[in-house]
Amino acid sequence: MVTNLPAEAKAKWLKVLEARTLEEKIKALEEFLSAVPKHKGTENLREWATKRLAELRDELEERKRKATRRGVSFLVEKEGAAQVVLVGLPNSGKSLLVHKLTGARTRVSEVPFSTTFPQVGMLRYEDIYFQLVDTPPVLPGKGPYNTKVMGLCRNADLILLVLDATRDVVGDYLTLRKELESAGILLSRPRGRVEIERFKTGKVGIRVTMMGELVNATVEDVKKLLASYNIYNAHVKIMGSVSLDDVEHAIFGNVLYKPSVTVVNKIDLGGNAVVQELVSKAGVPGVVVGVSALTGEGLDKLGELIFRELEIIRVYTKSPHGGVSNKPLILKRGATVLDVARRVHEDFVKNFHYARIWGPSSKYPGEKVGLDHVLMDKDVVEIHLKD
Ligand SMILES: Nc1nc2c(ncn2[C@@H]2O[C@H](COP(=O)(O)OP(=O)(O)OP(=O)(O)O)[C@@H](O)[C@H]2O)c(=O)[nH]1
Ligand SMILES: [Mg+2]
Repeated sequence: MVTNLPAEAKAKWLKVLEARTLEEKIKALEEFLSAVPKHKGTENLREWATKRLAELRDELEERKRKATRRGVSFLVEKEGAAQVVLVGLPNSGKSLLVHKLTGARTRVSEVPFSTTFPQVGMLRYEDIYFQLVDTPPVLPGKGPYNTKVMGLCRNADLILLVLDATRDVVGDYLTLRKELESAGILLSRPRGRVEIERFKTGKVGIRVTMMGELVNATVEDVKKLLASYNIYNAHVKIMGSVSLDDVEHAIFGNVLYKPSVTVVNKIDLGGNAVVQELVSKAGVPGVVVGVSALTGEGLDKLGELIFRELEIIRVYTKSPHGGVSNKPLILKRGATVLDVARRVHEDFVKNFHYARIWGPSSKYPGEKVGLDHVLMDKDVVEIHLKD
């Protein structure tokens, strides 16, 4: 655990948080790292910060490359309803999967490391598309592309882990999960969540909103911890069950949860038994599915599984006199009419009168509801404004 950093290191972390440009951030992170003492207790933090530094340096390089239009880019702009990044060891079949699922012309070969830069394709699911990103392979520890692929994962909406059924599926899964974890990317949903919003101006003090519970700690402890990082003005939200360690993680912003789907590929060679083995032995958090990119077996299920794990809904807007839009808004499960109004236009929130709903969340077609009405997948929303 990272607690008990010297005051100097804590003060330097604030500089990282306050850095405005990428260059400033890199410099501040370098200075922070050199102020962190080397011992067992700081090992994870140092590993994480070192990786983060490598990613930021990569990003800087990437921006320069983009500006001069030289070389290939690892920045993949999002398109479609969600970005899904494939991650796997060499030869697991990532490129063939992306090709089969989207038609994109990826490089497929029995030679490992045939993919050297990200390639995208669009996977259709009903009336929406997911952007699939084929990536170079990851190796345990120090693969040549690990940092770049972790950078892609950090940005992804969902991670698709690709395993090879002919190999040690459980071992490979744990390898991938370890790589992700050491880059601060968690696949298991944490028991709680902490959000810290810092205020640079004004004296609001530390405001703690409890939407969950603190485990073995008090609000005073949270305030003391923040103060030790020279954070005196902030709004802290505690959701679910949260420990003081979680609060510290939130100060660092170093844990990021990502939903995932795990694919055991090449089941034409391996058989379905390995899927069961993975579920029972590795404690995989998301869904596991056996597929064959070669024969196409199981591929038709992927769109729906991705949709489900993303926990998103599609909502169609309708104007009071017009038809229903055929392009849905993509919202998080639990979204309300307020979220729709916000997406359409700020004025829609200000001048909101009522909404009518058709679809799964309505008691009857055209039900009249307010801003706090919780929507469901495939709802149609018609917003009426005050005159
Ligand atoms: N039998 C069988 N072979 C497959 C399957 N999927 C991929 N392959 C083969 O496995 C080899 C590697 O496939 P790729 O798609 O290039 O693998 P990759 O994960 O992109 O590899 P890297 O780019 O090196 O990371 C190729 O020879 C594919 O034809 C499958 O489902 N069944
Ligand atoms: Mg490939």
